[in-house]
Amino acid sequence: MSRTALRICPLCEATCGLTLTIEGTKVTGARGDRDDVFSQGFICPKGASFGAVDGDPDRLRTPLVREDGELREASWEEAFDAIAAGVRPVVERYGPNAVGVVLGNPNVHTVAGALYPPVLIAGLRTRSVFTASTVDQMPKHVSSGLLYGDALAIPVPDLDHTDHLLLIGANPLESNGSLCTAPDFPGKLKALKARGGTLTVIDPRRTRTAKLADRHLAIRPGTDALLLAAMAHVLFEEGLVDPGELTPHLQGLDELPDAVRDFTPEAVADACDVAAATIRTLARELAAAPTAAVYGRIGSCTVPHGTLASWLVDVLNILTGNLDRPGGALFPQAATDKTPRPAGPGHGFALGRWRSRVSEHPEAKGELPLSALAEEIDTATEEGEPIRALIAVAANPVLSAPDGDRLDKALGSLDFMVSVDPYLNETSRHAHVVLPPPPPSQSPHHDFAFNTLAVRNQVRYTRPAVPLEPGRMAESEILARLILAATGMHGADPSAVDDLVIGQTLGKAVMEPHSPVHGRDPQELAARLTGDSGPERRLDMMLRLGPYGDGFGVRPDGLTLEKLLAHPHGIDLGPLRSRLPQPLKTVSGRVELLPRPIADDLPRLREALRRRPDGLVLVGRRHLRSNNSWMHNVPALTGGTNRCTLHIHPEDAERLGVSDGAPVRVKGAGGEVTAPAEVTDAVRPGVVSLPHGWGHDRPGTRLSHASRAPGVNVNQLLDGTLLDPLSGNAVLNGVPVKLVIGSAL
Ligand SMILES: Nc1nc2c(c(=O)[nH]1)N[C@H]1C(S)=C(S)[C@@H](COP(=O)(O)OP(=O)(O)OC[C@H]3O[C@@H](n4cnc5c(=O)[nH]c(N)nc54)[C@H](O)[C@@H]3O)O[C@H]1N2
Ligand SMILES: Nc1nc2c(c(=O)[nH]1)N[C@H]1C(S)=C(S)[C@@H](COP(=O)(O)OP(=O)(O)OC[C@H]3O[C@@H](n4cnc5c(=O)[nH]c(N)nc54)[C@H](O)[C@@H]3O)O[C@H]1N2
Ligand code: SF4
Ligand SMILES: [Mo]
Repeated sequence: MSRTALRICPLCEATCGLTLTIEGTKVTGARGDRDDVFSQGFICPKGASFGAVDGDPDRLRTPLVREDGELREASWEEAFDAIAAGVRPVVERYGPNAVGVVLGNPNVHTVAGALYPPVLIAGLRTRSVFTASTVDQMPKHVSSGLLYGDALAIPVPDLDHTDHLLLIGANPLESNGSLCTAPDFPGKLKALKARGGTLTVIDPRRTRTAKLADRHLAIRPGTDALLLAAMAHVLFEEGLVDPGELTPHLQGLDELPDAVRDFTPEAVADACDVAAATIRTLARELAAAPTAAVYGRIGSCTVPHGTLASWLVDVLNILTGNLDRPGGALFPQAATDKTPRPAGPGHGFALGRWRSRVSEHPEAKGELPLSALAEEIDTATEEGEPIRALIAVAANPVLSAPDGDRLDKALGSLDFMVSVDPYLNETSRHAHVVLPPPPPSQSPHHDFAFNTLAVRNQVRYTRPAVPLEPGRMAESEILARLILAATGMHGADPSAVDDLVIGQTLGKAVMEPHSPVHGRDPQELAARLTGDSGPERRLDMMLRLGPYGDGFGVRPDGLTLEKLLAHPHGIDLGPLRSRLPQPLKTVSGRVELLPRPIADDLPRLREALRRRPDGLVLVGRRHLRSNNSWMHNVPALTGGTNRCTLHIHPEDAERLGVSDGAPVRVKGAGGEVTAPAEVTDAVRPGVVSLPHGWGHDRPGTRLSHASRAPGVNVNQLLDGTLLDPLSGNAVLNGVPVKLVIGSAL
């Protein structure tokens, strides 16, 4: 007998609602949930393979503990005993910063990953915190922090209503969108065109998204900040600046023309390899469109001027009056957002409150650059102790961060390492304890992160579709027990962690004059929380305190967990609306258009006007059936066009004597890899492309399918020294490489 169950898909940022077919405890099928208030039935090939991803026989079923150098299966009790015994002595002997925490991308796709890692970091009191954000979107956080005073206030293009979309360094037809949560992104782009709107794509590769565009500009990698600065220049020069209703909320508008004065279209054209006339047209079209949104993603962030490019994306939206208006770029309001406080000055955003020990990189958003993880482990300095113990949650930095081989060695030298990971892979193979979370079908789901980035306000929650298999532990309990073991409270009841957070949150809420629960008794409020588990009670609390919440009875129609459970396909909360000035937390209470760190970084951009690569540069790419480093083990999602090949333009191939399919040695500052060439004019001349997340050929892993076609680790071409200095974000695109051909082989 088969049954069906609803489950929000955790496999990318689009967060589609799925209807799973379940036989016994096995997921045998997945289709789009047509009644889902947000995704309305959309599904992609990854979502359709949910059952295969979920049921991968290589997923670990029990914890692993290292004994005499070898990992062996162990009980949960043994695993947490080993963690308490491994982490505590390091803290006591060398201090809290000797314990590093690495958080990977899947944490934003799980309930546990949203709720527990902040408690772990606070409990450990370590500054050695590294996440996937610094190989991804940290520049956007920094630009938002500086502009709006809140690193998490990221405006999202109003895909459903805009007349004009300028898309920079994003390929949503493969990625399904990022920092813009939108089920059926491809359909939304087609709808934009169908309603007479225009789509411009800036990408050194002619991607599937670029093919859909009215105009595609194959820019030279790494130069988007120059192009965007030139567009801002044109807006000022031609009198096209019109912030409209934003004007009273802006500070520093007068200083901007000077800041972008040197970046004329003529001055940047050669560096960007985009004609000056085209740049002028881009600016004029942006200004002329009834509504428009500029949107930048990975290709605009993981570059030397990532923060400036991210800042300029918002500056252009502001100068054309498109920030915070329907059809432009708006700030979503999620159901679990904090109770909105009244508009007014805030604390602002600070950068560089501390620095990394070895290269003295400034922190951003409480994090150090993932690029610096290896040196923070393997390099001793007078400043303090290296990292000697590491807790990695849902992270595979050996493949996703620069210089994987150095990191691989560094991880092998640690006194102690824990991985919370379903796979024994390139990173977790170094752990002394591996804690495997259950597969997604056995986990609840709510998108704490992505609802704050969604193109429509909505809220959905799905309980586990399948009960926890015997011997399994929910990831929330794994992380709660890990927190207790690592912070000297080993053995305490894991619900203590949730009780602590609930007590602190409610204790703070009742003190806030703008809170609906101001002046009430936190214990009385806590007693009202519903839910089957700690995470559910915390979700209930956040919903009730949130912008749509019932305020613990103050607004009886408002949201509660109970109400959400009564709406299994979700609750629509309406289109994105104008919200300024409420979201601003800058010291001035306004949008600070030319913050000091940005102004101080502009001379570096001016230098880039003169710089040209003297050889080939490397960019990445994603495939629709991929997901970073961890889906190559699912046969249904591999093969065909999803291969780790080096894309090279026919002109470059001819000049260098590279033939299609031939192995090519690629050399970078961090090392070299050999991959088969795929000659294609989808990349522009002077640019080669390799996807990331490959290189599954290391011993001691359990990835039986992935290891058969391992591919190579593109990040081995990097040495970790190329960073955007403001955000600490790794430069992963536009990286100089050399090809070694023929006799040199
Ligand atoms: N060259 C290059 N490098 C890149 C990029 C690029 O474009 N080019 N992209 C970068 C980006 S944007 C990102 S986000 C990073 C991603 O890199 P990472 O942060 O390392 O993330 P993933 O590779 O997605 O997965 C990390 C680990 O999470 C595990 N995992 C999967 N599901 C779960 C779960 O439910 N719970 C737990 N605890 N673990 C789980 C997987 O087995 C895997 O070991 O890579 C970055 N690296
Ligand atoms: N199928 C699939 N979906 C995914 C993922 C995945 O691995 N596979 N990963 C998820 C994650 S973690 C993220 S962060 C998102 C990322 O989502 P996207 O940002 O949409 O990711 P990409 O498909 O890598 O698109 C980035 C594009 O930038 C281009 N580019 C490179 N350098 C430059 C440059 O200097 N300038 C410009 N203008 N463009 C440049 C590349 O050619 C590429 O086409 O995708 C998510 N979704
Ligand atoms: S688009 Fe993303 S969320 Fe939707 S089904 Fe595909 S992988 Fe899942
Ligand atoms: Mo990412």
